[in-house]
Amino acid sequence: MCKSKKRYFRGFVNGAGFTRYINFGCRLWRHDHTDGRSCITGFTLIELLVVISIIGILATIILASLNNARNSARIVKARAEVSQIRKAIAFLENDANEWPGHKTIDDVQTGVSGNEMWDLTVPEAGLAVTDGSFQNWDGPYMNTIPLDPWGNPYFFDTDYDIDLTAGEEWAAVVGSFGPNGDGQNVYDEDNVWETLKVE
Ligand SMILES: [Ca+2]
Ligand SMILES: [Ca+2]
Ligand SMILES: [Ca+2]
Repeated sequence: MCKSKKRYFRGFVNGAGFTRYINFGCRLWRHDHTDGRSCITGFTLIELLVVISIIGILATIILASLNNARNSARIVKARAEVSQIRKAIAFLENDANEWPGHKTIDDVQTGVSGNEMWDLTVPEAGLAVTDGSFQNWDGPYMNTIPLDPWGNPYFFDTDYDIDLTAGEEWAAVVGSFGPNGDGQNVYDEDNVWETLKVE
């Protein structure tokens, strides 16, 4: 235990100057031979536990909000990149009259398998590179196709169920599997996508 620091407080009351000591938060006093009494400072165990709990709660809140902010920023980035890829597909469509994977333009499938591209960096996608089979290909329509902000490839699906309820509404979309990384024909809520054509 140590002596508390005494702090001087100077002020004026009705024009008369005064000086006095203020001891902040002193709970225990002891007498000593220098100035009569001094403050014994320190915290009780309960006080320390309360302070530690409050710090813990604050840290949890701050970490959670940082995490939310980071995820929101990633979703914004994914939307921007999906939009960019969609525009690239429109340029490919304009030149080659085909969609990535040599899919027929505007041909929305209805729940059959095998019409998806899970990786748009491949030559058959015709966006950054071509497999040589796209007529009038005049790309690259994007220099590189990035991974989404969660490290997964963007996809192109011509039978994507855009109805998030139990019902079905098929569309051709370009998208990201979203934060949970699931999405190969899962059509879950956290996916980020843009529609090229609805059935
Ligand atoms: Ca599909
Ligand atoms: Ca559905
Ligand atoms: Ca997902």
